Amino acid sequence: MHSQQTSTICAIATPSGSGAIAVIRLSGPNSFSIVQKIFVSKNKLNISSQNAYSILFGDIIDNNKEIIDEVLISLFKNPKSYTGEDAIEISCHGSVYIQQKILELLIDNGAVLAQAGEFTQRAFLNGKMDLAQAEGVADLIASENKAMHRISMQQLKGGFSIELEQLRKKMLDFSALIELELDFSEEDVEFADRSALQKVVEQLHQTIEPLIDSFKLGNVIKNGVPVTILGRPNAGKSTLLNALLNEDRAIVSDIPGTTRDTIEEILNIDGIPFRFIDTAGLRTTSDEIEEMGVKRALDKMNKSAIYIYLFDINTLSISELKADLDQLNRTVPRIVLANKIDLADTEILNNFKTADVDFLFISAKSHDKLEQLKTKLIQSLNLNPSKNEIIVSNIRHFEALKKAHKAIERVKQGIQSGIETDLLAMDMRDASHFIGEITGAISNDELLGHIFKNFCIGK
Ligand SMILES: Nc1nc2c(ncn2[C@@H]2O[C@H](COP(=O)(O)OP(=O)(O)OP(=O)(O)O)[C@@H](O)[C@H]2O)c(=O)[nH]1
Ligand SMILES: [Mg+2]
Repeated sequence: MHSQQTSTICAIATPSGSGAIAVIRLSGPNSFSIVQKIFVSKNKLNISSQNAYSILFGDIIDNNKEIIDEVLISLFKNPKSYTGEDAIEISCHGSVYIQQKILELLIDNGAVLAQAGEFTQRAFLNGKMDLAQAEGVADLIASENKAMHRISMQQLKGGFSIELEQLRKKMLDFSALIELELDFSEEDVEFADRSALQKVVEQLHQTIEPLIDSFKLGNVIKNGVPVTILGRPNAGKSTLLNALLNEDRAIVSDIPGTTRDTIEEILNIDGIPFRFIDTAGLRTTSDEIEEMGVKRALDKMNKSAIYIYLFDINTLSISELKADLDQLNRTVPRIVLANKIDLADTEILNNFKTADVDFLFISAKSHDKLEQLKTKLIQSLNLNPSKNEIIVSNIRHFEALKKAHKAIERVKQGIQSGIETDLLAMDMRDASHFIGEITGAISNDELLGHIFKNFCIGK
């Protein structure tokens, strides 16, 4: 895949507003000649005769030879640049006026303003990176926590797409042989070694399956791990939310039924964003609004990654606790917390210590044992940050992986049951197609437009 871009694009690459320094970048065949018209180097050097990777110091001047700014320009010669084209980065003083003025001068001299993501799109079209890597760039820029940073950095470095592309090529080789068999169908020959094909298919299967499984985690890391806090009225749910956030976010009172709607807040724990959801206390009530709140709470429980069941150790018996737990969702992982231990006497504490329920003793009000709770939350995620496993966080990749997986399943079964060669060929084409969609080996303008429109201008 190669693109011949004729236009030279430019954009301010640093955030809008004034700062110490701003960077304006250009990419395209006329980058050097355009900048030459508005830049005078200290030693009167001609830009085009400079080596790649040089940095020059000089002035940007306007049409009237008035000096706009003293700048540094970094030169990149194709193909050794981010985009694979001739490119220049101008580092100027970060005044809004200077940035705008330089941009105007570049446009007056033949450059055009870049679209969102156009630099990266050119990098993709020039083969500097595959599509999944390009998407990793956008995710990296947007990453706000350690976990998302790790996922996007892995994607940027090629992550799973390099391996997928290699397997896809192997699959294509087999496809060619199978298609050949179709041409010779009357002679009943087998060019494609079925057991070797089966190995490739198995390899693909083993690569794709964990990637699909990883999306559940990747998605929650991107959007925050939803953790619903449930319990009877007055258990201390809102107090716990406030304690975790270290601010008075939710109203706390000793009137049961204080919280009616759900309240959601994000908190970073060990670099992972958790979305805590405080809910209305669980009880049967004649109050219509409160009843709606209870319904919402149960709804949130079913949709959360983990839920916390909090109870007041001083008012609930062990048997009541067990009965409550029996009624709650048992497929979503949960953490049970015995709250208000600051009020509990030793008899109560000892009694609960013998209960065969796994829970933590805490005091939300006095912030006691919150650290243990945080550790437990991280453990419940089953994410070992030191493990170098690859996590898919992009829904587009997830969808394509699922489709590829289905097609591969069909190929696998097809080989086993010895289905007609033309059907096998079709399933193999499908599988390579969907894998190709992830890496960008198969792409179209609509898909590219959709992906790159979410980028920043200047990237
Ligand atoms: N002593 C003590 N009091 C607590 C603790 N946690 C909560 N409380 C008190 O218990 C009462 C109820 O707390 P909330 O946080 O409003 O309880 P809730 O579970 O959100 O209640 P609803 O919103 O009505 O369902 C308040 O008076 C809190 O101050 C604790 O650990 N120790
Ligand atoms: Mg509350």
